[in-house]
Amino acid sequence: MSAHGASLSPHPTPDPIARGGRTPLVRPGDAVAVLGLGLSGVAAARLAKARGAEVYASDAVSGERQDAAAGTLREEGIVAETGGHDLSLIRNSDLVVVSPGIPPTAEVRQVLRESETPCVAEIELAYRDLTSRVIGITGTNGKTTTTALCHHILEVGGIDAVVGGNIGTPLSEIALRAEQPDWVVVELSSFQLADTDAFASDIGVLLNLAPDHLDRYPDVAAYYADKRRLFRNSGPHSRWVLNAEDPAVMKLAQGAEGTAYLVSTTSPASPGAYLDAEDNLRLDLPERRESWLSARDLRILGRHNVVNALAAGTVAALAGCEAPAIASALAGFPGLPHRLEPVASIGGVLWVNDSKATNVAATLVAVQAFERPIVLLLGGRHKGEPFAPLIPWVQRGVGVVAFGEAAPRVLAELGGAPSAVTLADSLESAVRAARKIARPGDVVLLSPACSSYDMFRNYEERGNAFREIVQALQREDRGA
Ligand code: UMA
Repeated sequence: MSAHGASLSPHPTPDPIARGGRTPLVRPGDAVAVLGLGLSGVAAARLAKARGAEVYASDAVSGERQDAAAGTLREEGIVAETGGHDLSLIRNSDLVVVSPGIPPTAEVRQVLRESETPCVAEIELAYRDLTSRVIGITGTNGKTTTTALCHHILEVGGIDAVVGGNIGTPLSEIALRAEQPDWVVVELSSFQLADTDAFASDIGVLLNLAPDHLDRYPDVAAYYADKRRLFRNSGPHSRWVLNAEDPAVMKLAQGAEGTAYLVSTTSPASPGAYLDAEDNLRLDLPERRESWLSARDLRILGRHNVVNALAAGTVAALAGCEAPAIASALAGFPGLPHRLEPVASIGGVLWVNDSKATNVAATLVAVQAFERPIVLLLGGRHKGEPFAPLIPWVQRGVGVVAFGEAAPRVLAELGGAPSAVTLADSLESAVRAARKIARPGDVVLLSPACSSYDMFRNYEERGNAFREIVQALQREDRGA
């Protein structure tokens, strides 16, 4: 990979090499099996049907959501069933499209591994159909914020772009639109990258790497191997925006073809973007040097969000956005719910919802974002990682309230310091315990380092519940 940026132009033209390999996967009359009837599966089934395939869509589970999805697809002329997969139909298909949530250990996957039937991710199906240029954003943490921020800057800059992928809108839904945008900004999870084939990003971003999803992967190496698929179809025109502060990122990108643009908050990065000695976010490309804004003017909290802002700004500049648009979009971006989201201030205590932090690395980033004393709400369903990296924070005085299935494990791993961990049997009692511990000037931070599935449908539901409980406390406090 070159780091010279020599071929860069401020208004790049579409690159025929990175966009090669986009032959549609589905031919009229093909038998296509779609696995999973979540958002991805429903969109993939519709796309395959629209391209003339005979589609069989199925879900292992028969629940309210899956049954409703199957019913809707049947009304659209698609064969759909729930409560199991017809393995013989699937094996005899021309193509199988898998939803990202189906783990490698699922029975249907094992059957597929033993058959010759090609099997791809939903994003691969969509990619082969799309004509838009692709900005692919991955990393363990911060990818949704960076994807949304990147899209926001492009919009402010007048560039035709939409967001999709892990952020919520399946790429197949975008491929189905009558008019496709010039750019798609795609949040890529390792689950999606796992089953890609020709998928290639014109501009790819790798933000950071840390252990995650160890309930799905046998080890960290297997998880990183899926992340590495971001670089799989790199070519001389590929452009990569990389977090220079993360050695694992730089290591994973080794050997990728194309040009690297580095981002850093600790030292000048060129070509790329960095935080200068005066705390300004700066771009340094061969043809273009500019200062965007002071880090103090960002509304999103924490050093990690400066990295995210530098990465999103660099991508936007590479896609042709001018400096004033980048600066004003960065200053105006309010952040996303459930990611270091301030929800209330009660008696001088700030309450922050970071429910999206479902791994230890994300929680570490969150505790580093505050200079004031912290009471940390930790717990949920454990995903396999040790809590040990949090020990130095507990020793420095971070109070922990542990809740959910993981509470005994949190106590066992972090409870060494006297009275460092308080146990709570629900989120509500955790909030009440935190209220007793917190002093004016403190922050109470829900940054659980675990998934929410022991008590909630997803992290959003957990974050919304936290917000409601805290805002009820605030009302009580005002009424008192
Ligand atoms: N299933 C089977 N057979 C099996 C196992 C599962 O049919 O053997 C079924 C399940 O019952 C379920 C479906 O397959 O109904 C799996 O669906 P899914 O989990 O892939 O759900 P989607 O609604 O398609 O959502 C997916 C992403 N989900 C996951 O990767 C787990 C969404 O990311 C994404 O927004 C959406 O596609 C659109 O692209 C969510 C997520 O949690 C936000 N992502 C993880 C994360 O961010 O950590 C990776």
